[in-house]
Amino acid sequence: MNRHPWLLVAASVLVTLGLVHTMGCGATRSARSLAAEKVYVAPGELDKYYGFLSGGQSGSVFVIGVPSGRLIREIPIFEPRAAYGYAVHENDPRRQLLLATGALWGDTHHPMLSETKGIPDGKYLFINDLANARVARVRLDYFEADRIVKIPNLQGAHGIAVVSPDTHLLVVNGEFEQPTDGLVTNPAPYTSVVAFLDPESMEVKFQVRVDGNLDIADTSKDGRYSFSTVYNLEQGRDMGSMIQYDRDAVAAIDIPAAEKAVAAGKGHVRNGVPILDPAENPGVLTLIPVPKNPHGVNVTPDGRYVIAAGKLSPTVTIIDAHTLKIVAEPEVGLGPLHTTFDDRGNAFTSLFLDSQVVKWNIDKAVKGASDYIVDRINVHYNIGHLQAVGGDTMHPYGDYLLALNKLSKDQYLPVGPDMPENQELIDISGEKMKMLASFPTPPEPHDATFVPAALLKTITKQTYAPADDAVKAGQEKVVRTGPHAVTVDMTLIRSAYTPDSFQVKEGDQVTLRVTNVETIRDMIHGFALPDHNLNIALPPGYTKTITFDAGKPGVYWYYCTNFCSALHLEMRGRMLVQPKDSTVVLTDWHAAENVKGQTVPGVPSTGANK
Ligand code: RUQ
Ligand code: CUA
Ligand code: CA
Repeated sequence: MNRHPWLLVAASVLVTLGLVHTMGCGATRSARSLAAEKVYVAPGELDKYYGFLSGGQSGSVFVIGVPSGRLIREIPIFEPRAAYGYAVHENDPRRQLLLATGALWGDTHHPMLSETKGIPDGKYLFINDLANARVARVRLDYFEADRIVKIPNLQGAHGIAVVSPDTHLLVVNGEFEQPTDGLVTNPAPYTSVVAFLDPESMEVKFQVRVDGNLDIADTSKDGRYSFSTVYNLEQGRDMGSMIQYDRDAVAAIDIPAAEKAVAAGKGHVRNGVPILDPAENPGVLTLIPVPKNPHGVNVTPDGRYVIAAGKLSPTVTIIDAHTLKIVAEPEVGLGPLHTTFDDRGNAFTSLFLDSQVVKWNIDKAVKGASDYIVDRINVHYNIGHLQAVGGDTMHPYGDYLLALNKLSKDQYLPVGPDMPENQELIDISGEKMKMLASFPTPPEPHDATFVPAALLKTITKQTYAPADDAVKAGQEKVVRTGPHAVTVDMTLIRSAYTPDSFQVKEGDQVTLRVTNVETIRDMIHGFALPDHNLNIALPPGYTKTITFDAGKPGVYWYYCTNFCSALHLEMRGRMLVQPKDSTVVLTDWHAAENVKGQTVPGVPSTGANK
C-alpha cells in the first residue's frame, strides 16, 4: 500500500516546520488569541447584543448574536419559508397578503427599531421591501411580522427611518420616480415622494413630493426634520444623465410644518393620501446641496450634525442639524456610502471603492483640523453598510462595529460560481480599530441594527395567548358543513394529533382549524400534509385556520415537522380521501398517481440526465 513512505516523512517534516513557524510568530499569535477571546461566547452563555440584519433579496431579517456572529434566527417576511411554515399554502392568509401587496418576494434593506427617548424600546422592528413599495412591522415579543403595508404613490421603498426620539412617525423614501399628473403644479413629468406613516396604525398619514430619486433616510433627534439623500436631482432616466451635476441634495423635511399644512387641508389627495407640494408650502422642504449622487445620511448621536456620504465624491458633507447649513466637507476616501458613530465623538464611514472603514473625529473635521482622520482598516471587500452597536441611536455603545461587505472573494471556499456574503466584526473600543472575525450569512444583508440581549430577554413572549377561535382539548370534531365542505377542529400536544384520522371526499374543501394546546415555551408542532402543499408550524398556544382542496383519492399522512419528543416520528394521522362516487367506507385507497420528476431547467445537465 505505502508505495512512497518518504512522502509521509516529508509531510510530517513540513507539518513540524509549520508548527515551529506558527509558534515563532508570537505577536501574530497573541493578536489572534485576543481577537478570538473577544468573540468567543462559551456554550450556554449569551451574546451581549442581538443584531437584526436585513435579508436583502432573501426578503427576510436575519438575527445574529454579537460578538459571536452566530446566526440565531431568520424572520421570514416577504418570502414563503418552509422552515417556519410561513405563507406556503395558496390559502395561507400571509401568502395572500404578500400577493395582494405586490409579490411573493421582497428586497429588504433597512431594519429600524422603534425608539423611546432616543434608544430602542424593543417593541417593533420596521423593515422595507424596496422592490414592491412595502413596509413590514415585526413585533419583537413574537419575532413575527404583524403588519405588511403597501405604500401608495411610491415605487422603490428604499430608505426608512423612525422619527426620533419617540417613534412619532416612520419615514419611507420613494426611490423610483413616477409620473404625477394628478398634481396641479407639476413642472416635471416624473417625481417622487417621502411617505410618513403612523407606526401604530401603519397608515400613511401624508407624503411630501420631492423631485429626484430618494435614497437613504434618517431623522433629527428632536423630531423636527427628516433627511433623505437625493441622487438624481437631474431627474435623468438613464445612468449617464443621473450623474451630470456636481451636487445633488439632502432633502430636509420640516415635520411639524408638514403636519400643520396637512391639517390645514393643503395636501392633494391621491389614492387616499394627502401629498404636499413644497412649491405651495414654503418651509416644508429644504434642499441642501451636497456632492455627488450622495448615498447614506446619518445623524450624529447628539443630534448636532447630519452626515451625507458623497458616494461619487470622496467627501462627507457635515450639515448643522438645526440651521441646515453646511459646516464642513472633509475628504475621507473613495466611495463613501454610510456613517456610524461611537460614544466618543468619532464617526466611521464605509468606503466602497477603497474597501475600508475610515474612522474620523467629528469635532476636528468641523473645525478644519488637518488630523481629523483617526484610523483606517481594510475590509473584505467592497463594504456597503456598516453599523456600530447603538450608532443609530442617542446611546452608542462604542464597542463593536459590523461591516456588511458586498463581495467576499478569498474569504471562504467558493460555493459554485457564487461566494457567501461576508460580514466582519470590528472592535472599535480603542483608538485603532481591530478586525475580530468574519462570518457569512445568506444573501444579502444591507444594513443592521442592534439591541442589548438583556432588553430582548424582558420582552419576548413564552406562548401565544389563546385566540378567540382556538380549539380546546376535548372539543375536537369533524363536521360536514355542506355537500362539498368539511370542517376539522384539531388540537396538537406531545405527541399526538386529535383527531388522528378523518375522512373526506374527493372534491371537498377542507377547513382545518388547528390549535397547539401546549403551554410551555418552544414546544412547536408542525402540520405537514404530503401532496397538498401544506406545511404549517404551530408555536405553543397558536391557532391556524386554513382551507384546502381534499385532492385526489388516497391516504395522506399528516405529520409533525418539528422534532418535539421521543415520539415525534409517531406524531402522525391520516386524511382519508374517498373517491367522489364511492359509497364504500374507506380503509385503504391506493395512493394517487405521481407526476414523474424531471431535470431541473436552467441548471447545466450532466450527460446521464440528457
Ligand atoms: S442601501 S448598501 Cu439600501 Cu446602502 Cu444597500
Ligand atoms: Cu410534534 Cu414533532
Ligand atoms: Ca446626480
